[in-house]
Amino acid sequence: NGSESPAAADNNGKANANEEKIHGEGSRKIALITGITGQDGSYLTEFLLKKGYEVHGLIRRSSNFNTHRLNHIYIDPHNSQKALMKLHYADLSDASSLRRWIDSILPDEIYNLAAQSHVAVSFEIPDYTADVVATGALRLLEALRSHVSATGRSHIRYYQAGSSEMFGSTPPPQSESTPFHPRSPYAAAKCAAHWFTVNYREAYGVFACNGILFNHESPRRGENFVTRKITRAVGRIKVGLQSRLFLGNLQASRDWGFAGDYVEAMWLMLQQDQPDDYVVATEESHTVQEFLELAFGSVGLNWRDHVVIDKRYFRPAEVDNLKGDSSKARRVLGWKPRVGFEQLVKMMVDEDIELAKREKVLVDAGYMDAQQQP
Ligand code: NDP
Ligand code: GDR
Repeated sequence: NGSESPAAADNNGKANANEEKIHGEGSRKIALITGITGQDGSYLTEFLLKKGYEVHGLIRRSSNFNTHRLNHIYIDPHNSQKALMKLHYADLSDASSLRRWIDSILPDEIYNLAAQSHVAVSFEIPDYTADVVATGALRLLEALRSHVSATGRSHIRYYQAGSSEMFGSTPPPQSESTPFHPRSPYAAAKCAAHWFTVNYREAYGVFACNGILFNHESPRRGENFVTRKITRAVGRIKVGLQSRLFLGNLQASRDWGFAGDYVEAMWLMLQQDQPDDYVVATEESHTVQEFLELAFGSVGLNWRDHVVIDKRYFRPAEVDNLKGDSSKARRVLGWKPRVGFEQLVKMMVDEDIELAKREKVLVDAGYMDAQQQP
């Protein structure tokens, strides 16, 4: 990508100005994705491009490039007319940027995936988390509502990235009718975003859907979520770059699916005749310890030789047991997960072994320090 971020930055370092022509021609559907640089944003972008969409993503300014999950998709618009993914600077804490980009991109579908998405971190930065996750969703809905009222473009469809964390301490199985009992600032903020979405649907007739997605993982998962933290450690321990792995509560149980499967459910929700809310889950739950056993065991290691329990990774309030009932999504959307738990763990371990081997080459050549675990 040369010396510039793949973000649609021009030579002056500014995001594409509104007056520039930012649309492709023809009848392509246009999607706008917040959180496009995250795990789900990258899979959803691939999915929508394959469906023939033009995809616009909002990215936030960072002192480091934050587009590594998109680099393989990115086509520099300076070199090609075929660039169907376009990136623009905005922030969920900046209402004016959201309205401006909706006005100029003229999307048919909006996917709100942006969030401070780490549950444990939300206890450290609760105010910021609520601002981005809850008020951010409200800002985006309000930008959409005022855009519709100014332009009459009432066909726009909106997806809100809701979370199984909203169920918190309510026992499984959790479905659309299960009461929320959030256990973190993140989860409480997601509940607010959920109800903002319902409210804009009821009050203004916005085609707005809440996806209540249970945990979904992949080789692109952020490295400080427990699954990826484990598979990164397995890779690095296997090649000799690390010996110990510090973790918190191993008894928590999660319904873990594959992110690539879950983005399809997001899209399906927006293709229905009526807007609605859906739980998306594998309907299987496993403890962190089971994940450990499988991940270490798959490369002939015993997790007990490496894992050290560290109190700092325990949360002030924990969510003990999540297991979804996704029968509505299966019945109405025709959705079902393709990748099972064991396949998911294997996919993540295999990719992280390869990554660790590449790191090892650099470390051995003196080009890289054997990093601390994330
Ligand atoms: P990630 O943490 O991987 O991605 C979050 C995205 O939000 C990143 O693109 C991040 O940008 C962006 N972002 C963060 N803060 C802001 C901000 N202030 N303004 C604009 N963008 C911002 O999350 P996932 O991809 O895993 O999840 C996607 C969504 O789904 C999130 O809302 C998450 O809470 C929710 N969710 C996720 C589940 C999961 O298991 N993965 C389950 C249920 C819900 P940057 O790259 O610069 O950090
Ligand atoms: P979660 O995911 O909180 O479910 O939120 P995470 O992987 O962070 O934690 C899962 C469980 O593992 C336990 N755990 C640890 N977690 C982390 N991160 N690091 C550790 O060292 C560790 N040790 C044990 C946790 O206590 C927890 O019980 C994810 C995010 O993607 C949210 O954005 C999303 O909404 C939910 O999934 C559904």
